[in-house]
Amino acid sequence: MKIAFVHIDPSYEVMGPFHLGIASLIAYLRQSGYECHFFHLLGDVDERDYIDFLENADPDVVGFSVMTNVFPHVARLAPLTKRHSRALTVCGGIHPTLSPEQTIAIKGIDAICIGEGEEALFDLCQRLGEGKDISNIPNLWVKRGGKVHRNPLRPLIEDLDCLPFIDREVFPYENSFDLAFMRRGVFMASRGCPFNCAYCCSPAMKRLYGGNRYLRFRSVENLLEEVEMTARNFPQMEYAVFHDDLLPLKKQWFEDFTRQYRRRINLPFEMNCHPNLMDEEVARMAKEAGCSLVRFGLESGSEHIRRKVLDRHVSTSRIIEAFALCDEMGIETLSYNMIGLPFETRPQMLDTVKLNARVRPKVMHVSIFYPYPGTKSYEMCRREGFLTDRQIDTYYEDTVLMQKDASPQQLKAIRRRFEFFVRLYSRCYRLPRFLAKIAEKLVDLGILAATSQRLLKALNWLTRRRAKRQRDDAGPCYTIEEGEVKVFGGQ
Ligand code: B12
Repeated sequence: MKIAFVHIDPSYEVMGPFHLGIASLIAYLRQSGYECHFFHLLGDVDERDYIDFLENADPDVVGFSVMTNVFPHVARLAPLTKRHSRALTVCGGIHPTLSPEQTIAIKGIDAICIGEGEEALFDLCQRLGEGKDISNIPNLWVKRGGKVHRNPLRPLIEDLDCLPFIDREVFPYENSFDLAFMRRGVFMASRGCPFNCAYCCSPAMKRLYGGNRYLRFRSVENLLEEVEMTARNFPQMEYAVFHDDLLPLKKQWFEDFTRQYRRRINLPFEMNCHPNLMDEEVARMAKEAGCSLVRFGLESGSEHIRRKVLDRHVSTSRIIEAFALCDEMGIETLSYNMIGLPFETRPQMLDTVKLNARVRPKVMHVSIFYPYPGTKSYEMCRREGFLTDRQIDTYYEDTVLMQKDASPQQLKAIRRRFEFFVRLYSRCYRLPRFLAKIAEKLVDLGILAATSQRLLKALNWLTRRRAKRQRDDAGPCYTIEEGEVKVFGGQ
């Protein structure tokens, strides 16, 4: 029985990030002797390469791991997979889990996995190998005989220590963006998050499992054994990144982890943290253990937007304190920020810019809000009529919403100049308080004027006119389109 996993990463050209979910599935299947293959479709998703991979691997099962941003690509590749292989195709990951009907409806997809895939995929491979009925496997929805068999969810994997360490061979970790380019080890100690932020998928996952204990942590021993083994196997690993939503969530666990990590690993590490969780003790333990960077979800500088739109109940003073604590400890920080949020006005976007100017993170991660299916924010956008059918590969450059408070052009203009605007306000805040206030107001007016719809429209018109004049001045040019010579430009 051969299983081929396919991961699509349109936003990466040469090497893509390591996928912990797929690596966990591969490890789980390989420990039972199943042969696994992996194909990373990067950049423009060249179908020819993919067909060659299918024909060489000749798999029994093809598994796609699907985030919403790559769903359109899977919808294109699924029928192609059926044309060029005899494999059963199955989709898993966050998108099929939160949009199962849309995903099972894809032509060329035989089954989808909702939630955790280790046990479900193992059962599928076993049944296929024994020629048994596959239509009643918990967590799987299976198309059989013109019918969709929607099976119930199985319980979550209670003890994550029972899972084998994720596989770093079949998914070529050595050539991944994380190790080959960033020289970092990626790990996860837990699954789940107790917070209920409206834009995140986590609350929807918790709702899916009802009262089941969704948040689970591995034991410190189990985690550090994996980190030690990875550092041994990949000596080029210079630091570790824990992708957990919130590594310091459980203080006792974190105390145990930090104490042992320093002694046994002694490499810098990075982690995510919620500002409400950062206090002197956590900052000190992290620093002493070698934490070099903490990533905070700042998200919006407007307290109203955070509380009323994002269900993110953290005060501005608490955010400032969390960053300051890291500064005092000499730990660098990264802020996650979003603009183009539902009902967000440009002055509120400037609140996000200003808060970054106050907390001075080393890195600012700025994305344009994307309404992920299954989230409360998605429902809000659907209800308010903000949704459009636009599709984008990455939420760094464009929006899929149409709102009256800020147009896509204005959003892109603010996104493009976000870091520059932060520097402008940082300069203001270095002035004596009285002058700083005046300077801040002047910068507010300047930015709001520079990103006004009228001015952006005028700038757009000028840019288009200049481009046309350059084309005309360049004289006639020729292209060969569908075998025909086309002439354009020139007088
Ligand atoms: C680590 C992580 C990353 C890492 C690594 C990417 C990766 N996927 O591993 C990095 C930093 C690169 C990343 C980037 C992005 N991320 Co991210 N990321 C996460 C995070 C924090 C953990 C995911 C994880 O590893 N979970 C643990 C593993 C074990 O679980 P899993 O991946 O879900 O896999 C299990 C099941 O889903 C299932 N399964 C998964 N695939 C398959 C396939 C088959 C065939 C089967 C049967 C089962 C199956 O079985 C697995 C094992 O149980 C999640 C938040 C979260 N807590 O889940 C966000 C999350 C997945 N990311 C998200 C997003 C949006 C992104 C970006 C698109 C952001 C951007 N625009 O750039 C990029 C996309 C880059 C890309 N590669 O496509 C969203 C996805 C929302 C959505 N509906 O698509 C999430 C859910 C965050 C959120 N809060 O909403 N991310």
